Amino acid sequence: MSEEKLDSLLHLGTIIKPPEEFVRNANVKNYEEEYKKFLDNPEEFWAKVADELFWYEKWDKVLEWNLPYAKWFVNGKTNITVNALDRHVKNGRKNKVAFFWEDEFGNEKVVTYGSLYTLVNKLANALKNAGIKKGDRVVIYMPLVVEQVAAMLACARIGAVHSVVYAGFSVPALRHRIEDAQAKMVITADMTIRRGRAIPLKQIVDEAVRGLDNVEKVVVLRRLKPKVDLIGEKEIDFYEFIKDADTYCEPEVMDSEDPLFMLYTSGSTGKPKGVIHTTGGYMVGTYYSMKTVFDLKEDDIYWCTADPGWITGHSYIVYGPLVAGATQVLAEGAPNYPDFGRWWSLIEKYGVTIFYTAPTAIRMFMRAGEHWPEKYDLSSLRLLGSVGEPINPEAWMWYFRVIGKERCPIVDTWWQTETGAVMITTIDGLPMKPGRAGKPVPGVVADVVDKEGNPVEPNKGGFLVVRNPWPSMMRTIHKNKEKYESYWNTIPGCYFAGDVATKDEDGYIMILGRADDVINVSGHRIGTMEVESALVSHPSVAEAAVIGKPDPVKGERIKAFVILKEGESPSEELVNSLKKHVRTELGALAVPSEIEFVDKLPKTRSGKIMRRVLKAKELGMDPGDLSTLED
Ligand code: 6R9
Repeated sequence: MSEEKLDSLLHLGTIIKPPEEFVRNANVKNYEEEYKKFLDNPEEFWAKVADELFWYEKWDKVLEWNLPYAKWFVNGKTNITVNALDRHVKNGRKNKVAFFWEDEFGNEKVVTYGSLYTLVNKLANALKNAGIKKGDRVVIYMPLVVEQVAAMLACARIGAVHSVVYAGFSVPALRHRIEDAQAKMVITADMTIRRGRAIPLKQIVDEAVRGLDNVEKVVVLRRLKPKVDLIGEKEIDFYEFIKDADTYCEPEVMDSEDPLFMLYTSGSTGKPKGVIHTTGGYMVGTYYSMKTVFDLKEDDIYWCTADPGWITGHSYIVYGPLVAGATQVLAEGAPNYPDFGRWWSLIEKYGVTIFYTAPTAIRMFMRAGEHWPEKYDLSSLRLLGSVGEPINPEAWMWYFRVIGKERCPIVDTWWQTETGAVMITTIDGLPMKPGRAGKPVPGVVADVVDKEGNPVEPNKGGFLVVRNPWPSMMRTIHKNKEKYESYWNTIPGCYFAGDVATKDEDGYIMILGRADDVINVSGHRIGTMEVESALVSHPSVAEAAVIGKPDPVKGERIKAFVILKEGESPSEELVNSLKKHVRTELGALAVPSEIEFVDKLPKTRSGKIMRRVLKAKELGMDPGDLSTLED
């Protein structure tokens, strides 16, 4: 057994008590008590949370549940931006900092709730003036700048449904999302910054919208000097666009169940699916977790290192923290540029108290060495978070010791694009077990079960499910009801998350990975079929199969098996050409790190590629039942 593996097993038995001082001051001090409050009366529990927020009209009923369709805060009327902005501006937080933003060059911007409010209102009016109405879709393809957050909020202000596309996606991936959503507008920027370089974005948009009649306007945030050219009638400069707009935009009165946004995520099919979230429940769910899971208080400086292009950014940069009135750090660029001290220097500089990041980043810093964080004063930190993939016990211990100085609890938060908010973690005084995410947060009934939905024995592997509806759950999949329903009918009566997990005697859940054909590379979901279809669209490729292989930093990396067309022969050049092709089709995240040319792929008699056989062979494991293998 490798030393690393041994270390991992040893740490799995570790139990760490949360620091007493933390528990004494926590917003919720006792998990069991809070959870019991929920179990005793779920509707009352959620109504109390919702009551802390502003509603034009209160709901008639907390929940209407017709499995698998839920309505939360039925007939309640609100607008999430009134809770994220107006409420604070009117209640003494006008000059409170919403964002400390900076890029890799040290350019800084301090944005108060008051100035964010004005920016959002102006942009909302500009959208209206351009003919965007409630229910229209707007695609946002922007770097990590305050204008990106403002664009999301401006849509929400007028009831337009935003679909944010991470600025690392390439032309066809962006085009698919614009077309599938029939977006009327795209908001973008000239470039994003990564490792000291400007990476162009607008060219990608220009190509992606070519010939798409649904797109009426492209709004471009121009950061470079001299300014990039705008082409044609459709394109307009961001600040030109909002220049003459009024500074107040009456918020659209939104029904609790009106859609707030859609966000595409990868599954086991060739095309990503548009997950739809609605207004009231999502608002209440993300707000509640901000206060409990992240223990947010008035004076905290909170930093979530995600990008709004992912669900983590939607829920824990934009909606949750702003509704809760947080002060945040927002940093554009790479975590290790100009050096491995960047993040730690920002924690020192801004006095960050709550820090939320991904295991892949922690492992990268672990490799770079403790001397990097040691150069900086990290004593402001009081709580650490992790998300996106399982955090291995060694990385957990390193994070706890080197970054948190054994003073800060770690919340390893399990959740998904589909769940909208954190579902499983270790909160409110619960002892921590490195490597195990923990217990369902109050409001969630989670379990590990077999195919029929029966709980498996402690420490046995099974499927992770949720047994009840919760406010921030997705409401449907865009234009794909069947897909939505499949989440709730794969295992009878339960929400099937697509993950495999175990649960120990104390009810702590450990997530082992995906049960489906989704690869988790650096915390990002990538569908095997998406990569395979990108590969087979290359002129030299006849067939392709893709698997995930364990990677010490990224969690998993992509390996592709490729059958070439007649007359083509393997070469280094061809490998590079295939990688480039995938980058162009999908984006850098999806590029395989390994490509192997083969003559044959294992298939079922019905012609489906058996990826698990490839994977088992690759990892030297038992391939399991081979009775359906063709030959
Ligand atoms: C929030 C987010 C969801 C998938 C999920 C699971 C994996 C997320 C995790 C975790 C173990 C954690 N995942 N958090 N696995 N421990 N704390 O990441 O959403 O991009 O939709 O990914 O990520 O496999 O099913 P999303």
